Amino acid sequence: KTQETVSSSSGMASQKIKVSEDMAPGSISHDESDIPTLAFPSISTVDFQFDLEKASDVIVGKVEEFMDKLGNARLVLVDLTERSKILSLVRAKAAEKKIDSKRFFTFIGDICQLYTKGGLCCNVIANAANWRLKPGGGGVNAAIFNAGGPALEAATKEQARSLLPGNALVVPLPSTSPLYSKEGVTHVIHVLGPNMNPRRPNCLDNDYVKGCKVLEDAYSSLFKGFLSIAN
Ligand code: AR6
Repeated sequence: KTQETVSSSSGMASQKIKVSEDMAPGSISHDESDIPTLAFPSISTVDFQFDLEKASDVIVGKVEEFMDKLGNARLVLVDLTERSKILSLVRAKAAEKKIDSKRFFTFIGDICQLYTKGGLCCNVIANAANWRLKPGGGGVNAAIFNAGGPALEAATKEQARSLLPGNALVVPLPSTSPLYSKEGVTHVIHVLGPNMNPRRPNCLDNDYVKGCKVLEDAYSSLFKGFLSIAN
């Protein structure tokens, strides 16, 4: 069947979505929704105050490392606005390293509404969590627990009560969660990154040797967790 390509409504010109001729405008073909896709926020770079240049090096380095393990799966770095500095840095560094932009790209939007608002199908989303795996606290953690509802909270508690820095926890989402029913998200992966904010637990006091190692471990655990459910 012939297919045309249209730009997504997210404002990211580089991201294209396949639409069949006989589909309603704006709807997405099965090809698109069948591709295992992990959407993830930049771990530790806002509330946890991790340096953006260093974080972007870690993200691009880890993506590069996992590229040949991905098969047809995709990784998408998400942030809320087009002014996002971390997205610009990562885009530039990924282009420099000639990373396949079909397998890894950036996307602007709320990670909780990627399908309904952005037309992007992501079956897995990552959360920049806190060590107690608790809702609230602001940032992407509050947004994801809000959108996931009590079903996400209960499913998370079933898996674990806490997380150590550098680790990720894969949580299968019950179909009663609105994130599942509306957005098509089947799993949330909670990730705990390194913290450089003195007002938060386990502050690393600007020790970026340790910090970069913990951030690398965090992305490794995240991508391994994703691959364990994608393939
Ligand atoms: N959709 C997409 N990206 C988002 C969204 C959203 N709805 N909300 C925020 N971001 P942060 P951290 C981006 O501060 O630095 C929490 O309170 C944001 O612009 O959420 O790892 C937890 O409970 C940034 O690029 O996480 C922890 O205590 C990225 O998500 C602590 O903050 C991460 O920013 C974790 O801090």
